[in-house]
Amino acid sequence: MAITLWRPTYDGSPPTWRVQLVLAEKKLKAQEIAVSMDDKPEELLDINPRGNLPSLRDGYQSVFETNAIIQYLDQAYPQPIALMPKRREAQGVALTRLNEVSNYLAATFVAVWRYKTTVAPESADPKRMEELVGALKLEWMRWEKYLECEGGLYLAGGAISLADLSVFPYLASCVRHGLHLDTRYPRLSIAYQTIARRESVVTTWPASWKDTPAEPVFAD
Ligand SMILES: N[C@@H](CCC(=O)N[C@@H](CS)C(=O)NCC(=O)O)C(=O)O
Repeated sequence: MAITLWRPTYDGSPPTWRVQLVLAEKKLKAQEIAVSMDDKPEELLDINPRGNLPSLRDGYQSVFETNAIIQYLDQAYPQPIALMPKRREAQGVALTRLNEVSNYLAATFVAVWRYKTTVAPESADPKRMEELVGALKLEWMRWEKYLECEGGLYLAGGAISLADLSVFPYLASCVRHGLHLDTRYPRLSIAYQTIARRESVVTTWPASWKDTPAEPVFAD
């Protein structure tokens, strides 16, 4: 069945990248439709009245909200790799982390970018920016501790799961913009380097990152 993914016109958007990673892990091809936020096509609004991105259609099935999409894909396409742990306890951890990504990690990340992109440089308050960046760095410390408690490379159940693939785009974006992992977040650093080598990551790496300069938003 044909899969269609509606995505923003820019690449590297973490919610969409989360879906692209899962599609790539599942070896699924999707037709991608880039949507401008100011001009949402009827076809998108028909399947998702909120019109937010990513949105997905798989044959007659439409799914939106990133967590719903990736869990749908994992259940509908259990091969070639299952991305939820089999053990009930680890499933509970993975589901919790998925919701934490959407409700807390994404919110602190978006707060930084919204301030950066909506407040003109001449009226930006450096203290406010410092607070927002500080909140995101604190959030990363929480994820560092989660890895420490799990005692390995992955967030739930000892193998890669939807949870790790969901955190990765946010981490990659922060690293691109100057976040240093090695000293403050040693476990996140190893997990990041390991996941970055996966084929799914290499094939979905945002094309524009290769030729647009990053800004040192998170540099110490
Ligand atoms: N709760 C949504 C949030 C996704 C989201 O923030 N999407 C942004 C693009 S990165 C968006 O569609 N913004 C425009 C809008 O909501 O109209 C999800 O998890 O999928």
